[in-house]
Amino acid sequence: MTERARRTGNTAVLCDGGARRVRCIARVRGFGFTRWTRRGLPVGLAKTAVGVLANTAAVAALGVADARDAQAAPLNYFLHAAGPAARPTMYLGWALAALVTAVMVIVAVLLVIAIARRRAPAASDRLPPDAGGMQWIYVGTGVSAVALFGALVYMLVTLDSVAAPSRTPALTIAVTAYDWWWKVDYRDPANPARNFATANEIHIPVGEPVKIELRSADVIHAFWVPQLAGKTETIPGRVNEQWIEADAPGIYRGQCSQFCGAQHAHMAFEVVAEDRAAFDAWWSAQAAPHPSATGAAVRAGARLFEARCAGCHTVRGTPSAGAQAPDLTHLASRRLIAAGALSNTPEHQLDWIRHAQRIKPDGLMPSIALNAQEADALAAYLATLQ
Ligand code: HEC
Ligand SMILES: [Cu+2]
Repeated sequence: MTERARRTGNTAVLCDGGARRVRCIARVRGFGFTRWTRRGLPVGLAKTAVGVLANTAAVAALGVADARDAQAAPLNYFLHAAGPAARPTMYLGWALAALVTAVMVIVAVLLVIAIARRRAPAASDRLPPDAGGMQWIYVGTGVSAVALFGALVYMLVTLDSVAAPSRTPALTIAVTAYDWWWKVDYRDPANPARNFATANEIHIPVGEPVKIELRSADVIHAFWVPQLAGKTETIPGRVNEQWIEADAPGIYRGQCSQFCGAQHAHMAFEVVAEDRAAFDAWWSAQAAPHPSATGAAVRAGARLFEARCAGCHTVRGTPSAGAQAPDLTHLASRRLIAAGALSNTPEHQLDWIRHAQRIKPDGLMPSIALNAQEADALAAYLATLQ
């Protein structure tokens, strides 16, 4: 056994060992290391750990209390899943959270034990004897490898289980993402007269898998209804597919989840799940064109619309046939406007038309100046878009 010590300034490097194995440690003098370990380090660490744990627990408890209500936290996919495409991933999330929590607790406990059972500081520059402990390394590596492999298998099984619905979807809806709203096309292959387009509100029948075809009109967006399924990108020039299914009637909020520009955060939509009869009635109502305008104010509003809005917007059954903006034929039937930015009231409609650039700066709808008379006429016309 040989032992060498090398000092440079405040640092001492000590090595010992024979021909086959050399051990070295470094000590820094003046750093207060020895004194520090005696009391300060364990007490300080314990205080920090208690503080961090207490804060984390408080924040988590508040978050959970807040998010327990699915309506209050519509994007919370960790606590809420409303269909078979979402539930397996929710359980996977719980399992992975449990795994990482267990790892954190085990590491913290081992650290506390190590601090409590620390060795007495070396009396001299001589290295203390090697006390073994390699079996801890073997056990730790083995347990981690098994746990990680188990997590991998569970992830692959989950991916497979949500890849396709248990039965072929009877209904396909084509969704196209635009800066910064969603076009929704319903097609009836048996009867094209029943085809129609709407915006930002997708209706589906409850308890049936529905296929969603995803396109983009401009940049990459991502379609995400957290409580119904995972995210799928919409990519220019490609058609991606996803399926969703809702177990219970309700309104499920969706959100673009791929940063796509200034109004990315205001690119929301809603999925309305309702029973078959209500869904069929909604489809028939949506497919109907706009009835011809009656009454002087409404006719004035219709003329204004054709002059100032029809370049972008469509109202089926009228000459207005713009293709770059939401179809407004049944505007009043929707719960929200401007991709979830405002609730759909007559006041909000006018506010939006006059101040679109204030409500969604850099959005592709201009703010349109209207005098009081024009506003009244337009409001009367918009009220007919039932
Ligand atoms: C230059 C094209 C353009 C013109 C002109 C235009 N709009 Fe728009 N409009 C849009 C776009 C794009 C959106 C979607 C904006 C968004 O949500 O980011 C929109 C959204 C809307 C919405 C919300 C629809 C929904 O369901 O979310 C209403 C209502 C609307 N416009 C009414 C009008 C009216 C009324 C006029 C004429 C006075 C008009 N627009 C003129 C492009 C236009
Ligand atoms: Cu987007």
